[in-house]
Amino acid sequence: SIVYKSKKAERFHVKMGGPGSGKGTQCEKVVAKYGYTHLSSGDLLRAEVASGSERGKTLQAIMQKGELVPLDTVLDMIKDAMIAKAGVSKGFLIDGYPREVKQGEEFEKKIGAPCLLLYIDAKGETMVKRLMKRGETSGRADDNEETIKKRLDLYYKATEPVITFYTSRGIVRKIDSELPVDEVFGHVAKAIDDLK
Ligand code: B4P
Repeated sequence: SIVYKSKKAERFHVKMGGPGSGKGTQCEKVVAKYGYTHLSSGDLLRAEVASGSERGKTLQAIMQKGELVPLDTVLDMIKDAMIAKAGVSKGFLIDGYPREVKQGEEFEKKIGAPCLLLYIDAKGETMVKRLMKRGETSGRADDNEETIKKRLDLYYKATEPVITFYTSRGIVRKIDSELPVDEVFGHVAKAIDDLK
């Protein structure tokens, strides 16, 4: 497909971290500085929900419970979004995917291997505090105490093993996200610059 053939599109950066760790926040800053194409699995799913489609209704119910949506759904969305940008992208920043080892394996089969995994790391209590604060204004159906707890449990169970999986490849850079946003970004930028 177009994605595999485009030289530029072969550069994939993956951004991972727990809910509320600051991954979406850092992605915005990476895009502003490096011009990469930012694809957030959560944003793509929320756009489908906002469209009011039948599929969106099913997704909304899953996300409201803090569970993971089916693998094929989210991978197809990412792939379609990549194909749409393949000709013009300087590189892709994939945010919030893979959420489980199987997602990582399928991404590599269907799309390609990432060159850097930025692991945005914050303590559980910090993540809860940030999401509760965001919940005051975000209007997000999953930013409430009960769902946040479920999202965090799932993160430790399903997503942390992904970090172990990629650590063995030597592409993981762990970033301390307890610091203020701009300081966190300083470390993120260094990890990206070290790649060049
Ligand atoms: P996501 O959209 O990925 O949501 P998230 O984990 O909450 O992270 P987000 O990027 O939005 O927030 P951030 O930490 O930057 O996922 C939502 C749901 O979609 C999932 O539960 C799941 O159901 C579904 N889903 C998504 N991807 C999927 C996949 N691959 N497979 C299956 N299902 C999937 O920021 C949080 C808050 O912290 C913000 O208010 C921010 O201002 C604040 N903050 C950030 N950095 C800070 C700092 N350094 N200091 C102080 N505050 C900070």
